[in-house]
Amino acid sequence: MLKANDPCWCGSGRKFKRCHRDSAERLRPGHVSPMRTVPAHIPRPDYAETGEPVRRSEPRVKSAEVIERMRRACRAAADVLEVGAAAVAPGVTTDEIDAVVHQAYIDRGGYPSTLNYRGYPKSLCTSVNEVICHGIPDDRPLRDGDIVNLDVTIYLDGVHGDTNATYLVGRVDDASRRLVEVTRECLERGIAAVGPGRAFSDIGRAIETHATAHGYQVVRAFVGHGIGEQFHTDLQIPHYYEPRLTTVMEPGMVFTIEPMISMGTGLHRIWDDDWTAVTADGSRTAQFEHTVLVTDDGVEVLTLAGGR
Ligand code: EYL
Ligand code: CO
Ligand code: CO
Repeated sequence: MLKANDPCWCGSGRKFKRCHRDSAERLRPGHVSPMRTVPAHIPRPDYAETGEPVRRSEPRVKSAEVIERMRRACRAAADVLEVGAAAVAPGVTTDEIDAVVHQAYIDRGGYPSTLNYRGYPKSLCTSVNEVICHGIPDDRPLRDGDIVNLDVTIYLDGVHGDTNATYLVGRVDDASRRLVEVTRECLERGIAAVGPGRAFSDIGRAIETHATAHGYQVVRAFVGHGIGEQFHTDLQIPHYYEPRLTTVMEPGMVFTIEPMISMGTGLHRIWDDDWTAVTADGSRTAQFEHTVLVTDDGVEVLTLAGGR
């Protein structure tokens, strides 16, 4: 854990507590290229034209047939994420990664779920350093020492699969590497808390306990979500302990766990683009996400890559 008086991870030589008040170090909005198009033969979610999802009632417990389609969509999402990960390198812009990933969805017959979702302009989210989530791919080249999260969601066979991971760009300082490692462990602990009959609050409790033990904070504003024929259903899964959340997990439920963990504050700000969420103090954050299914005896992680 990085303490207030330790030297900052950014190499400036300033103390951590001062450095993150220095706006010169912070990421700034770049240029966003025009929306990419999806071939007409690819089936689209309802919001693809209008930008506004239609709220439908959707059972929390999925049928066997829907679960089978979700297995395919989620495996495809994991495969697409691997394609994006292979493109991460110093000097590569996040828009170049968007182009590669956009084609990877299409190659699998899928639609990029974020594209025009509530007007979002790109096919994945790329969240660099202090960007918590929903970073928009732009013309900024990744720099040696950055950390970047790629968040991929595919709409395939009428259902969505949602997964993300944080990657190291070149040589990354020890404090940031540790943040990324502990955040991955937070997701693993959250998944280990999933099972029939357990309370949804067990997930956030497991995550928050691990994060705070390492001196980190859980970002409060963004939560895991139910998923299926809709990208987001009404089910919300906080990544911190919420004792009032007494809802119990049942076999057949499908949802995401996607903890965002900050080296500094767990509070956020939104840029004027209305999407990009950054930590209020400029400290780095990491995130990992899986879509999971509650089974009769535990949990199945759906967003695992197919191999090869
Ligand atoms: C929509 C709603 C403020 C989410 C994801 C929620 C965003 C900002 C209000 C991706 C894109 C979640 O689940 C997601 N990633 O794993 N937009 C999202 N919103 C939203
Ligand atoms: Co996601
Ligand atoms: Co999600």
